[in-house]
Amino acid sequence: MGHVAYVTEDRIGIITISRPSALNALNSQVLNELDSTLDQVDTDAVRVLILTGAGEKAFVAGADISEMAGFTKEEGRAFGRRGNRILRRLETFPIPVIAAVNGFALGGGCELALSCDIRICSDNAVFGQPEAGLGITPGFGGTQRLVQTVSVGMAKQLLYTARPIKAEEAYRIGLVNAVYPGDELMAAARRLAGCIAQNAPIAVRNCKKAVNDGLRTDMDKALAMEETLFGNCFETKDQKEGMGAFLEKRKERNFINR
Ligand code: CO8
Repeated sequence: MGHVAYVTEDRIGIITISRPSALNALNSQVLNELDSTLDQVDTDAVRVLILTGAGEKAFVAGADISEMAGFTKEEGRAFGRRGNRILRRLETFPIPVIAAVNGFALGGGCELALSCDIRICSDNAVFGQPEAGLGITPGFGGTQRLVQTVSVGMAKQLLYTARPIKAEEAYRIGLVNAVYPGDELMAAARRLAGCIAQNAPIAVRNCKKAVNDGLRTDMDKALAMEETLFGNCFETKDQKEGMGAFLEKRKERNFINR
């Protein structure tokens, strides 16, 4: 492993993409390492992931332009396929993923953040889909996830103009949930992760699944799916613990993911 670091802190896993020579741009090696890092995550023990970039300048400055420059159509499709598979894996990962965007999140970097459940950023963050200016479309899900995150008109504006936006505008349009001074971002991400980690993991995972799967189906099917996921929480030890704690007026809850 050269460009992706993974550490755990109690029930929180932190993945850091580190390729300083190219502002953490995603080449094939980084994508492969991200994929194998996800294999390492023990989803019994870890309840939330934080994804960030190393350094103070970039989250991820895009897919690697030097690697892509000479692609044939077939190589372009294959690279898109690989990126999409890994970002989709992140999007559907059983536990929530928080993107702590600490600088440039352009092209594939913005798409990587979009595949996470929640985005927060530093005040020097810059978002954008510069692909149209490079003669390509976004290839890691940007045309699909951006329209699910901000308005269709705003997504199209970002895609067609290829112009970057700063943190405050990203916040205004709902691309990120909060903006922090750079040196406070990771502490904020840990607080948010800690808040999620203290809840019943089965319930949090079922919320993620219900939201994600519901987005892609009609309301009747989505509600039927929610009923199943809701029902599946009952008879679990954590449902007994959560409701028991409320009824006993007990503040502490000991959720065990069972
Ligand atoms: N790919 C490769 N190298 C990069 C990238 C990148 N995306 N971004 C930065 N670098 C490299 C630079 O080439 C430079 O290397 P060197 O020092 O060897 O010249 C180093 O990182 C530092 O960058 P700069 O000197 O340019 O730093 P600045 O502070 O001047 O500028 C910017 C920072 C504005 C972020 C600038 O680097 C930039 O514009 N980078 C490119 C951003 C971009 O266009 N990203 C989108 C790429 S396309 C994409 O992501 C498509 C995704 C879908 C792919 C689907 C596949 C089919």
